[in-house]
Amino acid sequence: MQPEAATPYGLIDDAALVVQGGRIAWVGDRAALAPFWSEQASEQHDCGGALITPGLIDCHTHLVYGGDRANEFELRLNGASYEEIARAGGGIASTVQATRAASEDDLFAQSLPRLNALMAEGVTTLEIKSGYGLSLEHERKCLRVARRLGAQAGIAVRTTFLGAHALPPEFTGRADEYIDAVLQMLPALHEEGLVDAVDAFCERIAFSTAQTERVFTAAKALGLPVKLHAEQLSDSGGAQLAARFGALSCDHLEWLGEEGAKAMAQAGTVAVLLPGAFYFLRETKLPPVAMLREHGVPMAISTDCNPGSSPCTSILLMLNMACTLFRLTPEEAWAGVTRHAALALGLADRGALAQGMRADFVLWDVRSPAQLVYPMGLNPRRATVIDGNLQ
Ligand code: DI6
Ligand code: FE
Repeated sequence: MQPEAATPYGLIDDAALVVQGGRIAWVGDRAALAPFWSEQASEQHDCGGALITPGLIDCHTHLVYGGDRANEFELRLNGASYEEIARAGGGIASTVQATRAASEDDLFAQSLPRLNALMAEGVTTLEIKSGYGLSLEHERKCLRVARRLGAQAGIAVRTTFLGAHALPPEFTGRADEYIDAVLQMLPALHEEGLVDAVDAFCERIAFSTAQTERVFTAAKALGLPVKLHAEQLSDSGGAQLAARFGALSCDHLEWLGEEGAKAMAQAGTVAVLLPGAFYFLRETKLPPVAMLREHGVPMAISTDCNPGSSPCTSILLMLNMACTLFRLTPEEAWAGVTRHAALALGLADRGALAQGMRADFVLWDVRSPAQLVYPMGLNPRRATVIDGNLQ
């Protein structure tokens, strides 16, 4: 698949792909391949009719956390309300507790199976947010685990500092003071090379736009790009705020209004849609996909892998749900896990099979991209290449 080609998905029927030094050196019609590429190639592979796509990019995950919330899920289905569970120490607070209690090695071991599940479906780059530590020590631990996961699995991991995710119990009733603490964590973690971007949860149950603005101002002062969990449960104006800061992405967006969409379009901010959270929370308000299309806002799709609202480790299922639940076309969904997901991470060197791009790609035992969007549960991946290396 190639970007901006005349055919749907930029598909080439009988293609050749040349990899050199971890980059795509040439891609196109096999008939047009210059002979010297074959003559000087150290290895040649006949892919036997496989479909080759760019490596998939999961641009919004909270994959590093301790414990799980299966118990809470069960309690809720037996009639307990979210508030009752929260009062009994459940909800986000229980994940924060389990994450803080875990050692770095323990957290690594708990998170690795989730990473493996994503990679088994062809993910070659993923973003991992902190946000279940909520103190310098524990946020650092989460970000270090994220970096270690990437190094050990040989996958590109982008880390995002989400200190402003929830109010930790020791700051109950003192949200502004907690933001002061977040503003002290950020430069320390950045100095340790643990932060690629900064995110916040801007919502009436989390942090206000004024508090979010303080976090963004600090991020910008350090030269770090920002992203925002915005308009998930209400239209709080987060998208406009994020756009003012040139945010890479605004994520969730079920309640996004037209002003927010316009602001995002102008700022080049990507809309990251999260069908797993919509499904798992049994939401009924759909993100305004037609409006995003109309204003030309690029749409990305991601798992939102987290224990509370989207315990999902299947990017292929998200491709399917982006179409069934959000009515994206399969072609839009594919752009959502490839080139638009790359944009949402500020990465210009991946997300498409084109000359000069990183050699991240997947071979699938199917004939067409729609055959990967349509099933629920089938995984016809044959092989993955990351940075030119066969996994
Ligand atoms: N959006 C969500 O839906 C959650 N976090 C966020 O930023 C939920 C996280 C959790 O419940 O653990
Ligand atoms: Fe999230």
